[in-house]
Amino acid sequence: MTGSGGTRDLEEARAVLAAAERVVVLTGSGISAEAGVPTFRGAGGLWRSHRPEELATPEAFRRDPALVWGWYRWRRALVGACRPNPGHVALAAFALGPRDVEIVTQNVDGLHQRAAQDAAADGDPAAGFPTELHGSLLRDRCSRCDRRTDAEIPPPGSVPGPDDPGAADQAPPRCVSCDAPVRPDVVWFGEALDASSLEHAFEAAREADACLVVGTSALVYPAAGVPRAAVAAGRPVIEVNLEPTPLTPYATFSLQGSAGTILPRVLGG
Ligand code: BV8
Ligand code: ZN
Repeated sequence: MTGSGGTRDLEEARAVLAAAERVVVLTGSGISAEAGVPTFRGAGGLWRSHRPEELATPEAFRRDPALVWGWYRWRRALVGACRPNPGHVALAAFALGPRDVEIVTQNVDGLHQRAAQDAAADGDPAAGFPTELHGSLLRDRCSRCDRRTDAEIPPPGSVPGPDDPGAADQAPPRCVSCDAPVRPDVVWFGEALDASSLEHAFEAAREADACLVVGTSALVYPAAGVPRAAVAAGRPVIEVNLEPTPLTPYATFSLQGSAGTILPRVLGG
């Protein structure tokens, strides 16, 4: 039975989370929307004018490395100009609190880490750092030898988007060790996720007392399978989203609204 998302449901969901010792949290691009990072499938989404398979696949990178590299540079400049929003802040404070909170994210924008570092101030932010199932926009990886380096984050607005007229595609740099093209350290469609990260996420979902799912269309697998593991284990699932998703029928509470508004209230911030 899913709650309608009204105040009573929010209060009940808040009580479930307050009583939980172990909480697993799955986030998607919706949690970053209010920070200014476009979602993937929403209006004005990152992929609106480009089909995902056109850009976020190894085939696309092989076919047109400069177009794909230009898209990621544009996204890096975009994310570099963004700050964690109240949703990230409330979740970081919750994760740095007394409970065992495992944040599992599909996002590659690094905003959970920044929120945890801000919240921890001089303390240890590690408890607020997420498992990044789809990698990170902030790292590069060699397409041949896997050598990883921090990515260069271009100044805001300095990189034309793939749709901008006359966007000059820029060929990716070459690896200093083996001279192969460098790629963003993210998981593309058709690529396997890191097995240990994935197992860690599923184990956290099976062991948690409650599962919180924020800002994901619940369409991309295997990440979308994480809350399903919590459902299968009979754990309460609390979904925060602007609209229903394929997960909604399985959620104990479906709180309809924006992450930046709901998370501070449901996490007792
Ligand atoms: C794999 C990194 C196998 C790159 C990403 C058919 C059926 C089932 C599965 C498949 C299938 N065909 C293919 C597959 C597999 C495929 C898949 O699931 N495809 C889907 C589209 C059907 N999966 C894969 O390919 C995965 N790999 O399966 O490998 C394998 C095994 C062994 C060996 C070899 C291979 C890899 C998937 C990872 C792809 N990489 N990103 C990059 O970022 O460039 S996925 C991409 O989608 C992002 O990571 C994103 O996070 C993710 C999910 O999207 P969402 O985060 O949910 O974002 P979206 O826009 O969709 O939704 C936003 C939501 O937020 C909405 O619901 C909206 O209402 C809400 N919202 C908006 N604003 C707010 C809000 N909510 C709250 N507050 C707000 N303010
Ligand atoms: Zn290399």
